[in-house]
Amino acid sequence: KIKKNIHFPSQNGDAVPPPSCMAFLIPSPPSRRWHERLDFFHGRKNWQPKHCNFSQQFANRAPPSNLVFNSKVEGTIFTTPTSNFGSRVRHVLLALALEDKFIQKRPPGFKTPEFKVISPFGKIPALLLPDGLVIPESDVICRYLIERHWSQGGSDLWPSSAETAAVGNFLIRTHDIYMHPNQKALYGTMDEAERQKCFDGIRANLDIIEAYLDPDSPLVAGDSLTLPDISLYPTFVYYQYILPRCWGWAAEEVFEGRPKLQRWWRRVLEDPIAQRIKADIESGLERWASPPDGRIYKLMASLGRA
Ligand SMILES: N[C@@H](CCC(=O)N[C@@H](CS)C(=O)NCC(=O)O)C(=O)O
Repeated sequence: KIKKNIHFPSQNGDAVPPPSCMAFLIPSPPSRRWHERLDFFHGRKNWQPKHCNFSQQFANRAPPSNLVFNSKVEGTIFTTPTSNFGSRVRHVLLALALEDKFIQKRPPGFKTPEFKVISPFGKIPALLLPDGLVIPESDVICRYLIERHWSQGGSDLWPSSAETAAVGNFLIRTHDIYMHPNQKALYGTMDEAERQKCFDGIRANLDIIEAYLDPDSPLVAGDSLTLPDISLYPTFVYYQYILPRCWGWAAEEVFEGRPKLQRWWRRVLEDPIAQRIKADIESGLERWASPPDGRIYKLMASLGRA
């Protein structure tokens, strides 16, 4: 049966027709808009609406009620306060005084079918815009927010010279592509040899970051935090909290022999937004470290180190 009169809300809250009535009949390919992706998932064998909290709303083709936008809201960000990737997006929102314009929601489970309707890789953060466009990936979301609000403070978050921007981009890529895969050693289950290999990987990447920091300036570019600083430091909050507590690193080992990195870290922590983000991440990590169910606590207990 084709239902003809189901409508999506537009940015200003008015109803707009669904994109195509054919979408009800033929599974569409993956789309960048969540409601079109919905059609695709409905056509899949492994789509199991009964396991999906949103299923009733999806079946009715109405967006979940908590995702209906009004003119005051610019989008919904799926994230958690503990996520290091989500934290860079929160930092940008706070720096641009946009926090009230974005709904921040926890994902309904990672990599679940219902969340994959929203986020292509089932990862957070993901930004859902009122017209249904999904912007995944923290770096992409931050750049979108900066560009969208360029003349309302966005330009202050961007390095001012082409060279400092290139260095900053390289640092973000070093973190996201090469360093992040080693992060699992902080709280994941693996054998000791693999864990030490990840730690060696982290050390090697710390040296590369040290090499690329400016000898004449504590921050990556200029006197205030820009996107590269904002992007890197939540992971250092993880390192500083977890490595000494759980894995026997000295309190300042991350910075040992890396004076530029140490100066960078101290300077970043003078920033009030950075302080707030650090407190949020650490309260999440504290839960992870708490008995009986915290993920770090359970791991340490299984290794006889709790
Ligand atoms: N490249 C992604 C990485 C995001 C990422 O790894 N997010 C973590 C949380 S911090 C996640 O969603 N993990 C769940 C999973 O991979 O299942 C980005 O920059 O957004």
